[in-house]
Amino acid sequence: MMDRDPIELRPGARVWHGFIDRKGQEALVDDIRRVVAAAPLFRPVTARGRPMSVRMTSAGVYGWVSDRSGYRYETRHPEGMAWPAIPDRVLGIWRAVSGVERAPQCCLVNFYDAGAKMGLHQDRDEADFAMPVVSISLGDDALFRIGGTERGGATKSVWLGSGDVAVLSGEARLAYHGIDRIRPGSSTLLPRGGRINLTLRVVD
Ligand code: MD6
Ligand code: FE
Repeated sequence: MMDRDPIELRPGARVWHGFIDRKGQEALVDDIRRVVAAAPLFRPVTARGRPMSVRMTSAGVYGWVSDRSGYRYETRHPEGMAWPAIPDRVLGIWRAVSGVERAPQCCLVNFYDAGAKMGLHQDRDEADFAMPVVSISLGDDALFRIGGTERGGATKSVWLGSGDVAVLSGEARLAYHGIDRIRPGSSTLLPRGGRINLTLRVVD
């Protein structure tokens, strides 16, 4: 499954390029189609009322939502259903790279179309920052930018391709990071193009 050692972008921030082979990526897309069939993608609105450019849904005990009341974890989709279970194949990737015994409680599914991006942010809505965040990239390449734990510091960028896995842990767990842009048409994995990112977290 894994064909190389990870690249360390900064202490605690690791990327395994090519972690998941094409067959594995296709199987993950099928898993995500089932998640989206049970819990449809929605476009979150920021607390200030601005629609985000990514569409989202979640699997797991908790899903991440954002609306005019702010962002938070919820046990139900905005339409009222419980979130579907995190697919076993996704849990297997967590076990392979997370280095922790606990299972993830949230698998956030982000869908990026050609113009979508994600501003620099910290993942800090979870109770225990000793638990890493694991991210899986599928489909078009994305320019991932990571800085330090303060806003405005130096950043590094790396392209995340389909099948790449990234982990933020230790001193990078609260590092600012985001997606500047995707490279439309760079992958044939998704028939209509775009990018799926899965981020896995222990929440409580
Ligand atoms: C993305 N990723 O790749 C956005 N968060 O689309 C994240 O926000 C992220 O890649 C925490 C850890 C790794 C990540
Ligand atoms: Fe994040």
